[in-house]
Amino acid sequence: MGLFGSISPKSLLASALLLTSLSQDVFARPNPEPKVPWVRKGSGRKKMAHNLKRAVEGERRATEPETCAQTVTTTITAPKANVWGELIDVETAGVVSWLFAQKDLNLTLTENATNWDNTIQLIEAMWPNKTDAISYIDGNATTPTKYAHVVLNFRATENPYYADILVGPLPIDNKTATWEPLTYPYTKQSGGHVRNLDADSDLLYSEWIYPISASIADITLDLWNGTALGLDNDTLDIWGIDPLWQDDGRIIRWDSFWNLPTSEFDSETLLPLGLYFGSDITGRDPSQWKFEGWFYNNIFYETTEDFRSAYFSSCFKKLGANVDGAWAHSDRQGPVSPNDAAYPPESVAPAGSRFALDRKEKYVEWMDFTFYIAFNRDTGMALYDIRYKGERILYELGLQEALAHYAGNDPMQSGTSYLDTFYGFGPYAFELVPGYDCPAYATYLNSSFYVAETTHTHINSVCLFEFTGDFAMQRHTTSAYTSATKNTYFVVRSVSTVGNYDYTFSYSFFVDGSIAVEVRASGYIQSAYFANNEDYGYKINEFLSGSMHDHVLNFKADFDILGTSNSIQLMTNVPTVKTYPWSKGKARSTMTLERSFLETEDEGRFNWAPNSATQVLVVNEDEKNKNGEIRGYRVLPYTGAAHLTVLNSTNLGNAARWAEYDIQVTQHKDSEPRAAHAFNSQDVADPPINFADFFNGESVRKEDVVVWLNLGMHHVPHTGDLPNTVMTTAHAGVQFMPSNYFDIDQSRSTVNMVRINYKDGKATAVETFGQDEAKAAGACTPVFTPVELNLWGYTGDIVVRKFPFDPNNPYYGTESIV
Ligand SMILES: *[C@@H]1O[C@H](CO)[C@@H](O)[C@H](O)[C@H]1NC(C)=O
Ligand SMILES: *[C@@H]1O[C@H](CO)[C@@H](O)[C@H](O)[C@H]1NC(C)=O
Ligand SMILES: *[C@@H]1O[C@H](CO)[C@@H](O)[C@H](O)[C@H]1NC(C)=O
Ligand SMILES: *[C@@H]1O[C@H](CO)[C@@H](O)[C@H](O)[C@H]1NC(C)=O
Ligand SMILES: *[C@@H]1O[C@H](CO)[C@@H](O)[C@H](O)[C@H]1NC(C)=O
Ligand SMILES: *[C@@H]1O[C@H](CO)[C@@H](O)[C@H](O)[C@H]1NC(C)=O
Ligand SMILES: *[C@@H]1O[C@H](CO)[C@@H](O)[C@H](O)[C@H]1NC(C)=O
Ligand SMILES: *[C@@H]1O[C@H](CO)[C@@H](O)[C@H](O)[C@H]1NC(C)=O
Ligand SMILES: *[C@@H]1O[C@H](CO)[C@@H](O)[C@H](O)[C@H]1NC(C)=O
Ligand SMILES: [Cu+2]
Repeated sequence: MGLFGSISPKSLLASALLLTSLSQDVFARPNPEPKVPWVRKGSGRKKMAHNLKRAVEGERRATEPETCAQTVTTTITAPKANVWGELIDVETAGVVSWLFAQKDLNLTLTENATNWDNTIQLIEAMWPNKTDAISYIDGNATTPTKYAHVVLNFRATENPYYADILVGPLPIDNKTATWEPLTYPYTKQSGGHVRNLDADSDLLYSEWIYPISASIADITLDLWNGTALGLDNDTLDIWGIDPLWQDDGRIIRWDSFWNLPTSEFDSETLLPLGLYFGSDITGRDPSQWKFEGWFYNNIFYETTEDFRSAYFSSCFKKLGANVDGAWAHSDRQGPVSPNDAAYPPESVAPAGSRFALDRKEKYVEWMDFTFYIAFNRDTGMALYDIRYKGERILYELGLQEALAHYAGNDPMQSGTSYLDTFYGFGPYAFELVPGYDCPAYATYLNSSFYVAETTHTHINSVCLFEFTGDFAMQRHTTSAYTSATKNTYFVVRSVSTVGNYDYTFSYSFFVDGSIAVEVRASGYIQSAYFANNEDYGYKINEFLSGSMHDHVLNFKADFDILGTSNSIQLMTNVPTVKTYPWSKGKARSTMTLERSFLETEDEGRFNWAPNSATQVLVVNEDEKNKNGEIRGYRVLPYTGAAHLTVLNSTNLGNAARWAEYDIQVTQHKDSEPRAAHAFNSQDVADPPINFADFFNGESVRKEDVVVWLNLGMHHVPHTGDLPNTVMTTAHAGVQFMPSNYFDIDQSRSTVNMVRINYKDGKATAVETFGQDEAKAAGACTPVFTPVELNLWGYTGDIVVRKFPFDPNNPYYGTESIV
C-alpha cells in the first residue's frame, strides 16, 4: 500500500505529476464473441412490476439474444444533477484553451515544457460548498455555479511552486471567466501556493544520481555484477525516500540501490541491495548540491574515498543480494491442491441487476438506498448524499489520504512515509477484472482524470453489484418453526494501484440500513535489506526483511442524521459495585451504562476504547423515536481500525496529523472540506492543510458534525506477503448502523426470508412472503459454461487530447507507477 518505487526515473515518467509520454497506438484486440452462460427462460416475460414504468436497457450489446448474462440495469433519472460530478470533455477543453490565453500565467504545453517552464498540472471539477449543494439538493436553489479546480506548476522561477486556483464560471465564456487563488479549503494562508520539491526531477538522475553511481561502478559490478548509469543495460536501479527530509531549511534525500527485475513481474521493491547514500539537494542548481555519505551494513562513510578504501580493505564484509526469481513472481507455482482445477462456485444474478442507475449523473438506487458517486484525482471515488428511505444519512463519505509509514535501521526505511494522494488514487484506479475484482455480473462505470493536456478515462473502473452473503442475516429456531433471512447487500468498489500496492475500496449497503466502508490491500510490499533490521521486521528471504510499516487511511464521514443538527454521544459499559433495594444490603459486582456527549472539538480526538467498551453514536438529540430514545447511527469498528504508532513523526511533521487518533470529530466548515492536501509532503512543517488546526474549540453539540475515521494496518510483512500481500487478511473496515433510528429492524421488509413450520418430523408450512413470484418474473435457466467472461475486452485507459481539443480521435494509453 502506498509503497512504490517512488522516485525512480521510470516512476517519475509514469507519474501523473510529470510530463507523460503517451503511446498514440490504438491497440488492436482480439474480440471473440462473448460467451453466454445463461439463457433467459421465456424471452417475452414481463419485468418485475415495480420496474414497469422505467426504461430497461442492456449493459452489453443490444443485438445479443436476451440472456441472464446481460446484467440488465434499470435506467432512472437522478432527482438532481450530480454537483460532485466530473467535468465533461468540452468543459475541460474550454478551461485549457482559456488558461493558455492568459498571458500572465505564462504557460507552456506540458509536452514542450522543460523544468523551467510553467505547466498545467491538473484540471478537475471544484466540488461545491456543502452550504450551496444542500440548498440545491434539498431545496429550490438552482445548481451551484460550476468552477474548475486547477493546479498550475510554476517552475519558471528560482523557487518553484504549485498553485491551486479556481477558474470559472463554467462553461468558460471569455467575457465572464476569471481565475483566483484557491485558499479557503487550506489551513495555510499562502495564496494557494505550496513549494514544489520535484521541479528538477529530470536533472536529479542525469546530474546527480547516475554520476554518483558511476563513481562506484567498480564496486557495484563487484558486489552485484551490475550498474545503474541510466543505460539500457543497467541491471540496478536507484530511488529513495518520500517525503524528502526538510530539516533546518535543507532538503535532504537518501537513496537506495535495488536490483531490477529480470522478469516482467513488478518485483523491484522486493530486491533491495543494502547500500544507501545521502544528498543535500537544496536549491535548483545541482552544482550546489552536496554529497552526504554512504551507508552500508550499519557503517556510515562520510566520503566516497572512505567508502572505497574500506570496501577494498581486507576486513570489508560483503553481503549478498536479493535477486528476482519465482519467489517474487505472482504466477501460479507449487503443486495444484486436490480438486482445485475444477470450476469453483460462482455467484449469479438470475434476475439481472436489482438496482437502478443514472449513468450520466452517477446516481444509484438500490432497495431503500440512494446516492451519487463522485471521483477526483487525489482521492478517487467518494459517495455523496447517501439516503436511506428518503432521509440523508451521510452528506459525504470518502477517502481523504493514505499513509504508509516505515521504520528501519537504514535511512531509506526510516525516511519513508508515503502520502499517497501526492500520486493520486484517481489516476491509478485501473480497469477492473470481471469475475475477480467484482462478480461476473457486475455493472461498471468509467472514471477520468486530467494529465498533460489530455483526459484519461479508466474504462470500467467502478463496479456496482449485489451479493448474497454466505450467512443468514437473521434466523431463529424453535420446536415449531425456523425463520431465516438472506443477507443480500450492495457494493460499490474501485481499486487503485498506487505504485507497488493495490488498494480495494468497497462501500457496502445492507437491508438493515447499515453501511460498511472497507479497504483491502494486495500487490508488492516495499521490503528492506535484512542487515541490522531485526527490530523492524521479519527476515522473509535470505537477504530480505519485511519492513515494518503502519498503513493509516483517513475517511471523511459527514453524517446528517435527520438534518444537520447532530451530536456525538458516547456510551460506555463500565464495571460497577452496587447495592440494590432487593439485594438485602449486599453489594453486587455488575456493570452499568455511562452516557455523555462531546461538547467541543477539544474533546474531539480519541481512540476506540479498550475492550470495545464505548459506543460512538452520531445522533440528532431533537429527534426521538416512539420510546423517547434519540435516533442515530452508531459508528463501529469492523476490523482493523488503526492510528499511527509513531508519535510526532520526524518524516511527516504537520503533514499527517489526521493519522494520530482513530476517530476525530469536527464541526463542519466549508473551509475544512479535506483532511489533507495532495502536496502536504512538499512542506511537512507548514503544509497546505494541517489537520490539527481544525481543532479550535468549536462546538460539536447540535451542530453539523463531521467524523474523520482512520482505518489501517500495523503491517509486519511475513513470508505470506511473498510474492504479494493477500486481501484476506490485509483488511480494515468500519460500519455505520442504525441505532434506535427506526422502531424495528428494517430488514423485516425484505421478501427474501422464509419461515418453515414443522411438526412430528414433517414440514407443515413454508412461508416465502412472495419471493417465488418475484423470482419467476426474472428467472433464467442456468446453463453454465465454465469460461472467463470478456477478459479479452480488457483495454486499459482511453485518452482524449484537450489542447488542441481532439474529441474524435481517442487512443489507448495506460500509465502506472514503477
Ligand atoms: C510544441 O513544440 C513543437 C515542436 O517544437 C511545436 O511544433 C509545437 O507548436 C509546440 N506546441 C506548443 C503548443 O507550443
Ligand atoms: C515565462 O516563462 C518562460 C519559460 O517558459 C521564462 O523564460 C520567462 O521568463 C517567463 N516570463 C515571465 C514574464 O515570467
Ligand atoms: C420549493 O418551491 C415550492 C413551490 O414553489 C414550495 O412549495 C416549497 O416550499 C419550496 N421548498 C423550499 C425548501 O423552499
Ligand atoms: C476566447 O478567447 C480566445 C483567446 O483570445 C480565442 O481564441 C477564442 O476564440 C475566444 N472564444 C470565444 C468563444 O470568444
Ligand atoms: C554479469 O552480468 C552480465 C551482463 O549483465 C552477464 O552476462 C554475466 O553472466 C553476469 N555474470 C555473473 C557472474 O552473473
Ligand atoms: C552497457 O552499455 C554501455 C554503453 O553501450 C557499454 O559501454 C557497457 O560496456 C555495457 N555494460 C555491460 C555490462 O554490458
Ligand atoms: C466507458 O467508456 C467507453 C469508451 O469511451 C464507452 O464506450 C462506455 O460507454 C463508457 N461507459 C459508461 C458507463 O459510460
Ligand atoms: C515534534 O517534533 C518537532 C521537531 O522535532 C518539535 O519541534 C516539536 O516540539 C515536537 N512536538 C511534540 C509535541 O513533541
Ligand atoms: C465556499 O465557502 C468558503 C468558506 O466559507 C467561501 O470562502 C467561498 O467563497 C465559498 N464558495 C462559494 C462558491 O460560495
Ligand atoms: Cu503494507
